[in-house]
Amino acid sequence: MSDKQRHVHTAIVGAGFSGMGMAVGLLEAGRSDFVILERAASVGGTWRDNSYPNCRCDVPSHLYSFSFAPNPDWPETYSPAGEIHAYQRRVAEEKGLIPHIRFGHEVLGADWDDDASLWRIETNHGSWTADFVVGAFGLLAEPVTPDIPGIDTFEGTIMHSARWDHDHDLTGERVAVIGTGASAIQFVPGIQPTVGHMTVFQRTAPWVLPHRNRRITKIERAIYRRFPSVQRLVRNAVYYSRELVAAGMIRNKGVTEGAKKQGLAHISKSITDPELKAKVTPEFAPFCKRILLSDDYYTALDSANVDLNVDGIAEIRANSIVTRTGEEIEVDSIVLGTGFHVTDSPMMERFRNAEGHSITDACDKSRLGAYNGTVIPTFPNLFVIPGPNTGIGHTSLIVMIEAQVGWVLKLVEAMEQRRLASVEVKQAVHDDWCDLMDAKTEPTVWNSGCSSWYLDKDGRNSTLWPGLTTEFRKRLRTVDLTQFETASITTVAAAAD
Ligand code: N01
Repeated sequence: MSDKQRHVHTAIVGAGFSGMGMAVGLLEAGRSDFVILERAASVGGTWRDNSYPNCRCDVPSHLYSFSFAPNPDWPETYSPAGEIHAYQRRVAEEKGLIPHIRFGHEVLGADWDDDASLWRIETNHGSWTADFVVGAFGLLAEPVTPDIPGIDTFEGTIMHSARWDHDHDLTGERVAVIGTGASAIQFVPGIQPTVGHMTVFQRTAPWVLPHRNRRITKIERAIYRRFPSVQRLVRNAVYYSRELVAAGMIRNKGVTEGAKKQGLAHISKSITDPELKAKVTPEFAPFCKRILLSDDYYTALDSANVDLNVDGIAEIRANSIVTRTGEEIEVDSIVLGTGFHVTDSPMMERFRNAEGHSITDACDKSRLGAYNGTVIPTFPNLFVIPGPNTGIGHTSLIVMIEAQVGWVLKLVEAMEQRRLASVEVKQAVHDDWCDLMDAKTEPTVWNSGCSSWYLDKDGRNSTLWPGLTTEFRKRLRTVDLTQFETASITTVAAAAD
């Protein structure tokens, strides 16, 4: 495709798992008139960006991969980030996605033109128009820099876990780590042996359970290569066992008690210092925040060169961090494990409807949500994958992504059969959907009183799908055009004349 031809049927924003999944879906449906606008120089999204030491997926690889692209050669049951990124690059090559991708193209803004019934997209390399846009910009793409007084005055190296500075050697340094979430519990043991001293600043003690990772033997791999159905069986076994665990989370009983016992035993076994044991013991129900898996986090904390500080940070100075108790701790580098802008992604500011309102503005007026996790009122022909309430705490996000891709393809096909130029989900449908999300979240463990990135500024769960993924997939098997305001091709053409 020549870049002079700047109109496409579909523009996909982002080449992570969602953008790639959508692109493969389009190609398999015989639709090649699309472009993927990717701001970075490679596919991969979060698995490209998170290259910190020890980064590894906490969902088994047989499930954390596309259903249409099984990989019999996963070396471990839970893959390191580098393996997942290599898999993504291979799939992009093998499925013919590369010619469709414009690397280094950052979407700066996208405006819906109601008269022409298309999206006008501005990138740092010029403009595009598209009949449809798929916002595949990711839930965990925009790192949070915490708003700590003085953080801008720090004179040493400061880096976020998702923007690891591999040119900076932490060996022998005094390092501060801020945050104890899924990323920190991986990179803390990754850097502990080499740093001089590390102070880990913990605001909330997380639940950490043993990791069940193991190497996949050569024989297993040979079997998967020779008999793909065996690998499919393993994938299904992992999938359904995780659905069972989710059933417990949804009812907020059973699994949380079991996890609590395991978590407390893990602390007991891994840590000798009673004061440290008390500091790391969580005070909320397991699974309320994402459960974390690690065999070496607690032992790293218990090492002679590590302190766990729970006093809270008052300010950051040129070469130190001052706690709320007034203690000043000198450090050479700070590593932020402070998470991502999930419910307040800056990308939501960049998509504007016909009235010029961003997704953030529109959601502020009603509630942050998307019907079927994908479509938002007043934003015609825009599909967000993964969208609000499609995040997942117990299984593979790729399951949700594939369900959304399938639904979008069915919707576009239904539009073509009815000769529709645009579809826009009705406000009442959106409101009912948000009511459903609230009602389904109410009895779950995610609503049991902790603060987490699943909750938005209004305290609502607008991130997680509060149910079984089997239910989500079933809902997205069919398309009901009565849920949408529609404009026909002839009406749009007449308006344009
Ligand atoms: O981020 P987080 P993450 N002062 O938001 C603390 C996925 N992931 O990058 O709990 C002090 O979970 C904050 O404290 P608190 C996975 O879905 C997956 O670790 O809010 N502390 C918390 O401890 C995961 O859930 C994998 O009190 C501050 C931490 O920073 C998601 O990414 C690996 C602070 C943020 O934790 C995000 O994980 C890695 C402040 N001002 C990530 N602000 C795997 O598959 C925040 N914190 C294994």
